[in-house]
Amino acid sequence: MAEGKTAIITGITGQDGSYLAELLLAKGYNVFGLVRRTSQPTQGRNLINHLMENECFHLVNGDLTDQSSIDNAVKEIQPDEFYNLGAQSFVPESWRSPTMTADVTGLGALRCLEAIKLVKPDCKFYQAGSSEQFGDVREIPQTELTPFYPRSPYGCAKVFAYDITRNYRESYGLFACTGILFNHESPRRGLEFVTRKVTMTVARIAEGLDEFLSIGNVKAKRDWGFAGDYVEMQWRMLQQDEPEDFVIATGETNSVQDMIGLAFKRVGMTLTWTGEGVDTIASDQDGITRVKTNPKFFRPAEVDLLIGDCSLAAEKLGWTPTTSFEQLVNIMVDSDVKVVKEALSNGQLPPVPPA
Ligand code: NAP
Ligand code: F7E
Repeated sequence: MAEGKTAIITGITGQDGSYLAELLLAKGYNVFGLVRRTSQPTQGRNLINHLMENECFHLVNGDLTDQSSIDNAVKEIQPDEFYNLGAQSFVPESWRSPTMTADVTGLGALRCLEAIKLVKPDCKFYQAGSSEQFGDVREIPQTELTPFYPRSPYGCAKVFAYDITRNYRESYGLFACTGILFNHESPRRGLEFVTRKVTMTVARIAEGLDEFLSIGNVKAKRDWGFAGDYVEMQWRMLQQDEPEDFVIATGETNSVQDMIGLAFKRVGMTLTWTGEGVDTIASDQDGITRVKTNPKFFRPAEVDLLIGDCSLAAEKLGWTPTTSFEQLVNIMVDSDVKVVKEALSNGQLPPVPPA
């Protein structure tokens, strides 16, 4: 064990969990990651394999749907800080599995707060909030004061988690806060999310494995940033003197169509778009259709436009995004081209985004 602080991270096997663990270890923390038991030992998407030899990095079994496992982890570890990043985080899945999403993503936060309240009330708590809480946005851009209007069971679960975090802060004096984070991406993003689905498919097309990208609503607009920057803000929120909720965003919005155009541009293809709605397609400079719309990727209720106002975080946390939107897309495309090439040269099948 290092002499520094001790932190628990739920969602350690996910995109943010892996970046946050790296950050805290570099700051001298002892990091305990909560992992779900599976029938076969696994480190999930292999994002934390490189940390397993670090003597300050530990995994502990637990599940956000199981109060005892969270209580036991807090009792045994006695953390100074607790980052609740675990969630069923894929929005379309939240319509297919709404009660599971409410249980993990909503009640999971309450279970963490209960454990802290009863066992270690001086432990600081970070809740991973989401711009999906704004949903059908009530104002543009969205700030910490913008009312919520979630559009999915996932968004509703995150609103509950936000409310209960504030309530435990006000009721019990816990240092508990929510970061309302807008979309953040990286080469570690799950393959089902739109940016990574696009960059992996573009890489496969560039290597001649696929012919076109099958996509949903390309008109939706998001405020996309780089995940590595965002976990630094999670940590900074817990270093404040007083707990406070913050919006973390870039302040720039782009459409899914813009994102796809940049990704194809990175591999030397220029797209021309035609059609509207489910008839939207895009062809490359040689007239080959490279993007087709599939209605199955449309959602029962869409979040059309997100753009955050991060002035409060800029003022109090010193927040400035380091990576532009185009840089982010280029980083992700280059990484996926490398992944595909390496797999092919090793005689392996490259990853395929879920259909
Ligand atoms: P992610 O890659 O989907 O990771 C989710 C993590 O939650 C995984 O480690 C997963 O473990 C874990 N998990 C799922 N169900 C669990 C359960 N029942 N008990 C314990 N752990 C469970 O998500 P992310 O992109 O890193 O996002 C981190 C957090 O920020 C999430 O809460 C997400 O909702 C929120 N958020 C993300 C964004 C974004 O743009 N990335 C924006 C705003 C908010 P397995 O490996 O076992 O599945
Ligand atoms: O979709 C559209 C889709 O799944 C973005 C999660 O991390 O960020 C994420 O939620 C947009 C939507 O992310 C496809 O309709 C079009 O408008 O990448 P996404 P999300 O739903 O914004 C928030 C902040 C979170 O908190 C969540 O946990 O892209 N879209 N065609 C598509 N989306 C997907 N996934 N696949 C498509 O084929």
